[in-house]
Amino acid sequence: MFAKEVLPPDTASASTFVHVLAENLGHPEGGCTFIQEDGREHFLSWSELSREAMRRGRLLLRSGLRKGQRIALVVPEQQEFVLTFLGAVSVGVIPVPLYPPMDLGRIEAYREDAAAILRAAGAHALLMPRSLADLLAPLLRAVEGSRAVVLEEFFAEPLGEGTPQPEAILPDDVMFLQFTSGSTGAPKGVRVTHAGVLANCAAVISALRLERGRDRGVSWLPLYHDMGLIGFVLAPLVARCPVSFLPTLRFALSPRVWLETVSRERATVTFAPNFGLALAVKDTPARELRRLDLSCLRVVGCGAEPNHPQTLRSFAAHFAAAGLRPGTMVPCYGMAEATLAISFGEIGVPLALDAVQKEPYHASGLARPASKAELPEAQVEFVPCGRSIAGHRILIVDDDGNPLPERHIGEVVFQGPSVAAGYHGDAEATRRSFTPDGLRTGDCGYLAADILYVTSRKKDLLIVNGRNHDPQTVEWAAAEVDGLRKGNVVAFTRPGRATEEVVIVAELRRGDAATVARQVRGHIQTKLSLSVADVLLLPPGELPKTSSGKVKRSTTRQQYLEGTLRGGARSGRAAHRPSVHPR
Ligand code: 1ZZ
Repeated sequence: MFAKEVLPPDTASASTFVHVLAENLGHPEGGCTFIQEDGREHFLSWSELSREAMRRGRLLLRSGLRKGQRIALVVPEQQEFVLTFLGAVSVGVIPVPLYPPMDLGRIEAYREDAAAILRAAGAHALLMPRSLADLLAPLLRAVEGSRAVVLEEFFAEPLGEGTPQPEAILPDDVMFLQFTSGSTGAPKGVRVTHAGVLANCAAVISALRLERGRDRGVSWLPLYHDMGLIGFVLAPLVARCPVSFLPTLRFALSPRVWLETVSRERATVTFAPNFGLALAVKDTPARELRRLDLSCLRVVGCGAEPNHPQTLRSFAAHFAAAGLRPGTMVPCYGMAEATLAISFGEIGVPLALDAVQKEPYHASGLARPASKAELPEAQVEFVPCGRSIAGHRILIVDDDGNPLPERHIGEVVFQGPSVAAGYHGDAEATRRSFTPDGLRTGDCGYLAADILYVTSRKKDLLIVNGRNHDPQTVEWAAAEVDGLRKGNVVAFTRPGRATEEVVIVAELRRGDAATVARQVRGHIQTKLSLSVADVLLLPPGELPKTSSGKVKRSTTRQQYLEGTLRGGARSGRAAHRPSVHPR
């Protein structure tokens, strides 16, 4: 089998993650370092980590939970998260990672979102630290049959006699549910299997050429998201490559701590979405660069949201002064439905952006290479997302699912053993995305010399600072402002330097346009903690709609970027570079 060829020999025989944990039990010589909020470090060897995870798994069984039942985890502290997540996995109980509440001002909205996920998952329990128990307990009232479990009390118990034996776990069993926002407002739980995780971990290890004894990771990525969880917890456990975990909050408060940690720990591999790269540049003034030595890095992976050419260039140029070597920036592309990674750029090769002619790109979906003579305004540049991971295949298809030739833009389809087993409890959505011909990603792009370029999204999804938001939630929140009406509001994103920026276009029914636009920005900030870059209010009847009266998001966006919407008042900045990286 493909996975066995590239996995380290002792984990290569694993057919489920339970085998990986069992194998790690015998390895006290390396492990993971969990950096605390106050900077102190706590080291857990591979064997300590696996032993404690298995103990926790048995305690879950003793409490009456059984293989196949789901437990939601709201656990901000990384070490606790990892041990509890792996504990559930070790006995076949299915963990469902949830993002923790970040803003007390919108705890009600958080409870609603979390309750929707718990209901969709059919969660039997919600596990959380004592510090969140009072805050989260009320959301369980909205979820029938789910109980609260406080980590500190539950896992403090000794195992004792009479703990039931775990049932056998098979490669096609679901290992965990990864929730993503759908475009309809309904959360969707991706069924990630043991076999899918092992196939994807093997592919990540092979693409990044991870070597035991040489490589070391540093990550601040949240563990409730696939890139942090699979990329920096599960793949390193398979490869037994040490990782230092930096709390996400520490990065958020002071982004420069990320590369300081890389430099101190002599890390070789680290990853961030585009916005993380931009924040690191902004937060590390030139005079601080002398304190860093980034010559240890082999891979700075960047993915999970569109990579902006200028952000990658400025990161590479800025940190070159701290020893960052050329060819370390490795763009990558993936999604939860593919378990994690779909493609990676090549390590050690400086990035070659693809400049294509703007006119055929817009008019007929063709990515024709631009000639040197072409003016910059007549070109569009795309960042390569690299080649398909080994043992898998990427196709580009038209609207009817027919494969398209090179440099034709269509939907990205992904085939191979990493594709997940559908959405939990949603047969209709599963049928649409997980087709016999492969995974329909909902992303658009083209292939050139087997390299994938992701150009835009077919699915309506807003990705801001690495987090996915469904447009409907934002539109409904906007429509709560007096003067706008539900059904006449459109939310989408436009390219920005650091991350995509949210734009709202709506019809104004009554009131002063400038005031209403300001209120919309304020309301969305308060309600969803999301900053809106531009609100454009149109006279009634001007918003592009289908014949049945539904708003046309992509047409509205296209016209907005081209500047052809018959605009009224706005609050915010107009699009600054509408011609570059159109999405
Ligand atoms: P999610 C050792 N998108 O974001 C570490 N990448 O999943 C290995 N759009 O389901 C780590 N350009 O939340 C390997 N480059 O969102 C990491 O996000 C490999 O629209 C990358 O459909 C994993 C990313 C996982 C992730 C998926 C959606 C996609 C797409 C967008 C992700 C992108 C990108 C443009 C990229």
